[in-house]
Amino acid sequence: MKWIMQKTTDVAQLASIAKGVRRAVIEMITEAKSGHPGGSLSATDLMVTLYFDVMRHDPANPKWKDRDRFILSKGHCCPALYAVMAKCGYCPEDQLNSLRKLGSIYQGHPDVRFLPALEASTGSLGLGLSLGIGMALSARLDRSPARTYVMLGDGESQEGQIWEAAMFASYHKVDNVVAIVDYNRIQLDGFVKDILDLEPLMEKWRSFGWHVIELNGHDIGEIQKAFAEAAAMKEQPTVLIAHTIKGKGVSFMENNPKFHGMAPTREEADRALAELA
Ligand SMILES: Cc1ncc(C[n+]2csc(CCOP(=O)(O)OP(=O)(O)O)c2C)c(N)n1
Ligand SMILES: [Mg+2]
Repeated sequence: MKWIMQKTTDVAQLASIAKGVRRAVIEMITEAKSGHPGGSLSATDLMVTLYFDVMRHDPANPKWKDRDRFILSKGHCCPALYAVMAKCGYCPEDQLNSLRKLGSIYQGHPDVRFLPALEASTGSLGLGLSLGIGMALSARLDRSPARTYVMLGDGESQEGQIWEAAMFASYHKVDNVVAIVDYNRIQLDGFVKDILDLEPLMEKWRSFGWHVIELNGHDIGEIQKAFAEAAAMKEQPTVLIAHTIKGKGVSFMENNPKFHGMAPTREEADRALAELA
């Protein structure tokens, strides 16, 4: 029988689910010998809170018309999304370690052809916000209560299309879309501030007409509050600027650009799992 998730607002329970997701991320990437641990770990608490508390969705009915949508625009961080979706009951948890294998449903970037419960195929950075706004507009036309959540990277936010989408959403008063910037301050091979700084980031989003909420992206209570505030906003889209730590939860990965796109060795993975025990 398929296990169907229990949603919860309990912070300790959500934190415990997040720890399980982090463990799965380490196992999957170690087994695959490739993948992106840093940004998967920075986004985990946000994704767990969305799927297990905030979003209206039903793993037994993945195509429910009025479901809330989630798009992982920074698609390379899919190990965390796969683990969250598996823990919800969308897809098998015991196959997570087939990540990046030929024919696996868990491709190196999210692919709806392999995993139809995904909302979108992503990985080419810069596109997800446009997709999400399209979905939100479509829900509005259908008079559906569905809301759309889009997770962006900070490095990804250097893409011009993000800002075209941002301009469009506020002009059209798309208040059923929420963007989340995983502001871990590191992109592919270095610190954002040394490559193409985003600051002042809050002011930029504000000047594009968005309601801006700054928060600690690892504080589940703060995450819950921010999404509740976003849901109450009318006629204006909301962006969460979530301050996070790339590699969060594993001491030697934290704030370390090396673990953007590198798998841990088996020994490193064992150390990581001991820290996440
Ligand atoms: C259009 C496009 N250009 C380049 C890449 C290669 N790439 C993959 S991840 C990445 C860095 C992304 O940094 P960030 O958005 O900060 O992600 P995070 O720190 O959350 O992992 C790049 C450049 C890509 N996937 N798509
Ligand atoms: Mg980043």
